[in-house]
Amino acid sequence: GNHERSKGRVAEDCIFCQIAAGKIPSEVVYQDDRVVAFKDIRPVAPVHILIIPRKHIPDLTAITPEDGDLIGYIHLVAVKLAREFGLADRGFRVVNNCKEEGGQAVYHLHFHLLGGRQLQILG
Ligand code: DGP
Repeated sequence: GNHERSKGRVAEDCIFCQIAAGKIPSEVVYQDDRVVAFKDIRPVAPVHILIIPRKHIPDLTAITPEDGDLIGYIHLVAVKLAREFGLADRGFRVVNNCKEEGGQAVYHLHFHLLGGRQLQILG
């Protein structure tokens, strides 16, 4: 399939492109012209939201300087959602898993917003 190669607008066989397009149902909590945020199907915390760019970027190593604003914007959306879900004062975590040893399962760039319980040290 084209989902590993392409860095284009959408990849036909990418599950997160299909979620962003509304072709696969998900519990969307925020969306605009650049990003979509939806609840993770296998939550590991009381709040577990995935924030993705609409643009198909396979993983964090594939970003280019022109994606800088987009990556920053995703973090602005993360903070906005953290506020809305009551995490801004308690604290939360934003995580990107990159490639195999980073634990990445879906090859469309996404950031996990996790919170609502005490999170443990990484490693
Ligand atoms: P990662 O390991 O960082 O690639 O995380 C992928 C996450 O995506 C994992 O926590 C489960 C979630 N996920 C996978 N498929 C779907 C889906 O079809 N819908 C939703 N809402 N989440 C999904």
